[in-house]
Amino acid sequence: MSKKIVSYFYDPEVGNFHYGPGHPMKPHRLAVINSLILSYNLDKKMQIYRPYRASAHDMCRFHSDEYIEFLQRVTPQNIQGYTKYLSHFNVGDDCPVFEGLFDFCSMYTGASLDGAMKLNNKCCDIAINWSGGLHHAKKFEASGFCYVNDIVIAILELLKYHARVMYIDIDVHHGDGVQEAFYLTDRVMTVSFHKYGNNFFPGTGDMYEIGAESGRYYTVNVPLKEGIDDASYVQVFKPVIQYVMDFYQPTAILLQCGADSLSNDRLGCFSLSTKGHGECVKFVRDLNVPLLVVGGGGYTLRNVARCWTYETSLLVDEQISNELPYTKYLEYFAADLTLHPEVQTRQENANSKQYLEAITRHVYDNLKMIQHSPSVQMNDIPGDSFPSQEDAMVDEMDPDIRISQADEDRRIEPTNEFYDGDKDQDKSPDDTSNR
Ligand code: EL8
Ligand code: ZN
Repeated sequence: MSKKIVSYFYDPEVGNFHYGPGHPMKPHRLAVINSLILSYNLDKKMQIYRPYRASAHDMCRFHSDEYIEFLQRVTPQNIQGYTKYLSHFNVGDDCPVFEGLFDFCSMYTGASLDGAMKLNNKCCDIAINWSGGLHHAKKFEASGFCYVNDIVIAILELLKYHARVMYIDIDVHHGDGVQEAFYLTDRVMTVSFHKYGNNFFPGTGDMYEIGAESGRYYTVNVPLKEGIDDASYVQVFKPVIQYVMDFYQPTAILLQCGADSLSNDRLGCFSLSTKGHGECVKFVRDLNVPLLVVGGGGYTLRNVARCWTYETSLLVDEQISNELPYTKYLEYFAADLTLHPEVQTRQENANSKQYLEAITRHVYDNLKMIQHSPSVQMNDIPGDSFPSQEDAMVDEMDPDIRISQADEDRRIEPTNEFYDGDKDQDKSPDDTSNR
């Protein structure tokens, strides 16, 4: 199999935002991941882009005008004037107002949108945006550390050229915002693997949530119990994804790689290793379908960096050493300077083989129901002429926004233009980032 063309989107400012003291979500992790990717020289195997920054208009392709206008206006300095709006838009502890909030949303959303456009224009086979994947954000409100749902906006862009898009979510939390956005349509098949039960956030994602109206049977949920290990996770992931490929035949895939499903995550409860998490990414890579890969949760920073760096190496199909190379953030990995740490917390795997087989069977039985559904054309739609279609997803599809020359203008020179090529010099623009 020939190596795929991979585009990588990273804004050197995206790691400088801060949710606030004590908050588990740390955008600084993105600077650490990028530094590790550079230290492994994986940038030499990818097309590197400083990404497009999404406008309010782009965000309103999914979100309400009022919500986006609120995100544009509210700041830590004027928040007192917005008290009634804060609860209305669910902004507060989980989703705080912090310095540069809208710019942060513009960066991570623009990078996912840019990746979708590059895939649509066949500039690459795989697009990576580790700053994206904020899957809880709803049309009218923030949720679970997520403000703008970059995934929904990117999928809407993919739908301009693709008849059927599959969304896969391996975050430990249910991808509720994406599921909700496409619950009533057969144009997007959402597939989420997550912890479910005992009031685990967000509380949705039961196996009986299968979609509705035209979207009935086009939502797949795989509710899991705590402590799932690599073998059990792969035992359910591969058959379910293969079934969806066989029955739905998506022409594009968006994969959310939330790393809070790793063992020892600050908020998670699974026991996956970086290798097990990566096995899922490798499986999706080998489906040979245009692929947009985004980040998501992940709160033990050193392990998120290890996981997404390793998965970047899988996507460019390059073997990298288990011995971490020098990076200015090496002390984050102290004591264990390896890429693949041993899984310590051997939390009891509460997922029996029988339970996982029953879930897989249930998914299969539901997917069998769509093979008779004529509504989603199974023959591919020719490229550019694919009409945007009014449907339950959003009130209206946006007029086509194509950025061509600007795209090229934004393409930065090889990495040494960014970094002076000398890893020891702290020239990188992100050295001002907060930890
Ligand atoms: C925790 C919700 C889960 O801690 C969000 O759990 C999951 C997002 C995700 C937790 C916390 C939670 N929120 N989705 O990965 O894929 C239930 N919130 C929290 C917020 C602020 C904070 C500490 C915890 O810092 C503080 F404000 F306390 F300083
Ligand atoms: Zn999560």
